[in-house]
Amino acid sequence: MQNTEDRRLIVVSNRLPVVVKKNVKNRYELNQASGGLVTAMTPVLKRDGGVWIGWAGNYLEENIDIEELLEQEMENLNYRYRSVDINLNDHELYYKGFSNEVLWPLFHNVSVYCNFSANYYEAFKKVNQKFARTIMSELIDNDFIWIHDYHLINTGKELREKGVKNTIAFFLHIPFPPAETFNRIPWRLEIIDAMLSYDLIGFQTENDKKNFLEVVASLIEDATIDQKEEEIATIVIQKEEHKVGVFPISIDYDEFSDQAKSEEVSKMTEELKEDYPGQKIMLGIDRLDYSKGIPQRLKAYRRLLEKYPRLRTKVKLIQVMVPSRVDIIEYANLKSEIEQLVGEINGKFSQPGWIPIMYCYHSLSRIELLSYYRASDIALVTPLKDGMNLVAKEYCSANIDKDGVLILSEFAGASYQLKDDALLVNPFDEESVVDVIKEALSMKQREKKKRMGNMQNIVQKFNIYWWVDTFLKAQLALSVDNINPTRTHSQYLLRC
Ligand code: GDG
Repeated sequence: MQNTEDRRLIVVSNRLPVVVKKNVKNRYELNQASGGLVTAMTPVLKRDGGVWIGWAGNYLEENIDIEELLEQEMENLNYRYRSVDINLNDHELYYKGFSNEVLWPLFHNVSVYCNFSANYYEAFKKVNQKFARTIMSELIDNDFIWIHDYHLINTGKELREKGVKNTIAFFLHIPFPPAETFNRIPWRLEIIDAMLSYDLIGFQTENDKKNFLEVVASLIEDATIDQKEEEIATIVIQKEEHKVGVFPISIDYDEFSDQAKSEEVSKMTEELKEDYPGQKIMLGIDRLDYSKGIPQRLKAYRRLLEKYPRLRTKVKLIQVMVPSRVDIIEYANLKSEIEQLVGEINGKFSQPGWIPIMYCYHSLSRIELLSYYRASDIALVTPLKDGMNLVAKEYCSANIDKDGVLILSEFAGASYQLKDDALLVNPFDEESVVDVIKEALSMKQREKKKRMGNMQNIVQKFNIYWWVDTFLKAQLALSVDNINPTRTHSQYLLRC
């Protein structure tokens, strides 16, 4: 893995990898958070040291001494955690409001769900300023600052306005929309200007990069863009350079695969299969989110059972849905819609000894998750739009017997890397999804092995360490001129 040479790494994300929680004795403690970012950044910080800055949860109102809790947590670490003090009200408006009711739907191309409230935008700016101030209180001369995801788009600009000259990079975990969609946001000039405060901007796919460059070309008067597909692009504005690259995020393949081979997972996999004798298991695992295409998937399954009555009792759909953002009205409505569909399908097709859908509305432990992956004959990863989708990659890594088939939406970032061996579908086209499920159900063992083996090779090669390494190399390669000691980022000339 490439290191950051003599530069200290500062990782910034909405949440820290440790979060304040009340334990059974009603005392506060820090719990370890999980997820792709934690998996990606922890080994780098362990190796090189550095600082991780983010929100540690709601501690201000509860009068908790967060510093003390963090100190205990950091005792045996060679890197530091630093929490950003944000009160619950501001966090709600910035996180639930601007991040998840404006940027999330807009960037996933469903702008009808956007709530363009000026209050949200004000809170977004205020919280991003707090992040910037916290970063500055930690900063030393040569630090490299790596900011993650849409919640913190403005943080770089806040740092530049306060005179920070360090190299600052940004990675967007979600898609970047086409210009026609992006331009609907009332603060489009401010948002694009904020993204151009970074020296390096990373996206998941070539398409996201292309969309971003088109928006820049249309909104910034004097931007010159030098781009070639599959290479880092350069935007020059008023002699300042910004690099734009594609870095598809991944997983720790070996860790997933080794754990999937463990005795515990093997035993649970067998038990799961025994629960559904003579049935092909199809699996959907998603956070509750309208971008994941869960109702569309259920409707395709309903159609499959209507069109091919002989498949009844021979297939089983396991749909796991992890609760998320239920205090946002669209998410609450979506949950009702999904549960109604599950009830309707189970009501219509169930027979003694067979229920078409096993539905879980809770999250699984890692062991359970891996066992579900291993036991499934088909993974249905059919989002309407997704930055990458790690479930697709995790399914491959856990498919020890190479007998699973991945049905993957062409609108998931993962499809760019896995398109040759996954069965690609357009999740909006119900009939074609039905046909592809039928194809997967009758696929020959040899073909399954070949396709799965190819996908495993790709995910293993381009794993999470490759991702971090490639990103860090790209920032090290920023030209010396680009690390501009006079950099101020006064607003660029924007087209109206
Ligand atoms: C964003 C972007 C991008 C799910 N259910 C359980 C569980 N999970 C874990 C999976 C996977 C993660 O959650 C979901 O990751 P995704 O990539 O699918 O989706 P988002 O949460 O929307 O993440 C996305 C990602 O950022 C990274 O850049 O790929 O496009 O939207 O790791 O395993 N984990 C456990 N139990 C569950 O029930 N333990």
